[in-house]
Amino acid sequence: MSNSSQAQDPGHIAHVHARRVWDSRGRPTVEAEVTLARGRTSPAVFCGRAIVPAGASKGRREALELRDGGGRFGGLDVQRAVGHVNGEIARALVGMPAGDQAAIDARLIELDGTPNKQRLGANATLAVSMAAAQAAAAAAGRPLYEHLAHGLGAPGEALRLPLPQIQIFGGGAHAGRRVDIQDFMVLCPGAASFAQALEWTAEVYRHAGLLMRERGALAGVADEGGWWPAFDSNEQALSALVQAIERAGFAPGEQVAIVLDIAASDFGQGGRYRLGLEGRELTSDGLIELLLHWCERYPIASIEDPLAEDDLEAFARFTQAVGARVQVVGDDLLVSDAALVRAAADRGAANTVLLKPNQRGTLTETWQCWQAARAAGYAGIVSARSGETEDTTIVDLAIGWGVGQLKVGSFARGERMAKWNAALRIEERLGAAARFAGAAVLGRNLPRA
Ligand code: 2PG
Ligand code: MG
Repeated sequence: MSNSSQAQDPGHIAHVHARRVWDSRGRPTVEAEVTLARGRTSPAVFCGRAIVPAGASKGRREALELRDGGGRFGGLDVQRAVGHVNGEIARALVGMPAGDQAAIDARLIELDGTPNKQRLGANATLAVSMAAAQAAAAAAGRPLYEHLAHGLGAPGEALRLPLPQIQIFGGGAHAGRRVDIQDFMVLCPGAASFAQALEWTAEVYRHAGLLMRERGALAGVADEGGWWPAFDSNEQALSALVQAIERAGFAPGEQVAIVLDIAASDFGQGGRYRLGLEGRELTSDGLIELLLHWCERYPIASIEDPLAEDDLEAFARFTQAVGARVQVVGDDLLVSDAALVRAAADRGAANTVLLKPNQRGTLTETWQCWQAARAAGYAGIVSARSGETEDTTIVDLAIGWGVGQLKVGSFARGERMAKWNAALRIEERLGAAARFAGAAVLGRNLPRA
């Protein structure tokens, strides 16, 4: 991720500042600003700003998000993380050359000195890491996605708009556990462009809402903007989703397919899975059997975290069973960690990595995970968190790094739409040069030689 090849010197870091702002759940989070200066007398000044998101269904091995504890805001205040940016981090970074993201991130990692950012907080380090990238792009006079693509030394390679995964029903930890499965999403393998994928999804989302109103089951939206799922079983949500796709006028599977995030770590551990909505407990093999049954009955293109983060062997068994035709995604299992991706690939678990920068705490580590994933033959999805803001940095990562897929929640609420709309602007800006790879970017197990 070094940008050292760029022609113009981006200058040095002149100022680093953080403040507490608020996320989409009304909880405190960290915003950082990094200011660069170029030239000694009357220097040109460039500023980058970024806000970190927060998860609700987190993997155990994620980098630590530093919260203050105590009674204020349910213990979720971030004054300590903000203080670390304004104190130690600012002192360490001011004066550093601004163009070398890898060096800036290495300094943050070294300063924290723990394996999971538990001293300074991954929310402190990531806010600064992303703001530094934004500032360097501003100094280079380029949008961030272009700056990142340029830094990777692939000039001339056409940039690809990501295949979006968009939530229609929200469940699990994002909807009071009203259903056990966390995300019922769609993707549009039949769409010809990113813009068209959004148009199709808008219709599916609208029809899903109408369907629920008809059934007297419309109860607002969940944390990521998906309809709040008033269903009697998990499978009912699947059949309602197929119905919504059909009512919107699309062919299920070919034009619009289903994506699930089971988020199984949230209702299972030690090989036992408790489906609260259905009042039953399954073993790992029982859950695999249920999911395979759903894969046969419904047009499912992708499944995330089908088993829990502590159930690697079962994860591998599931991948072996469907990985040639269904994308199997590791989120809690892999927590955007390069070493965990390598270990999972060795066992044949998952064929796709979910990339969430705040699971690691710097852009460079997230980028390294994506490189490890590519080397293992995995596909990738850049993902938002359930607690989000107007920050759209991840859209630039998905496009600039050429990751191929993007997941930011539903087709409602400003913090989600800010990201879809940012990608639309990029598609328009790229014009004829914009590529949209569609279903070709989905992860698949290659036949073993
Ligand atoms: C996930 C994310 C986004 P959270 O599990 O993939 O849906 O949820 O940010 O709560 O971990
Ligand atoms: Mg997930």
